[in-house]
Amino acid sequence: MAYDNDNIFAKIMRDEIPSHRVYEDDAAIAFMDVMPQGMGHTLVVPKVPSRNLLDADPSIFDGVMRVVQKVAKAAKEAFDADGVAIMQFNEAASGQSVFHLHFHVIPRFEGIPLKP
Ligand code: DGP
Repeated sequence: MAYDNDNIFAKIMRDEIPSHRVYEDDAAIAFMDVMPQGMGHTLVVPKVPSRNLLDADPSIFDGVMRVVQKVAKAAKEAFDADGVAIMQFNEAASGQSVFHLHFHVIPRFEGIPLKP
């Protein structure tokens, strides 16, 4: 399916919608999720427009996963978490609601489930 230039994350990257950014480099930006499933829930969004992982050019993966790792380490330390979950959805049937590729970085704590 086609990429929509007016999706929410494209607007955030163009600064048309405010966000709480925690990291940015040439490959991706990272900002806090407005509907967090847990404390410190952060989104990593590659700058190259792709609808999702199925649609993405593999040449972006190295740079983007470096940012995912960087943000995961920082979030684990900042929130003193026991672990970190990385989640990623492709198409509505899998749970994707914003159609610009993104990775959820969610600090996890022993005995505390994610919010539904
Ligand atoms: P997904 O279901 O994987 O497409 O997740 C989309 C996530 O994006 C969801 O956790 C909520 C978050 N989100 C939706 N709109 C906004 C927004 O305007 N700002 C921010 N920071 N996050 C948003």
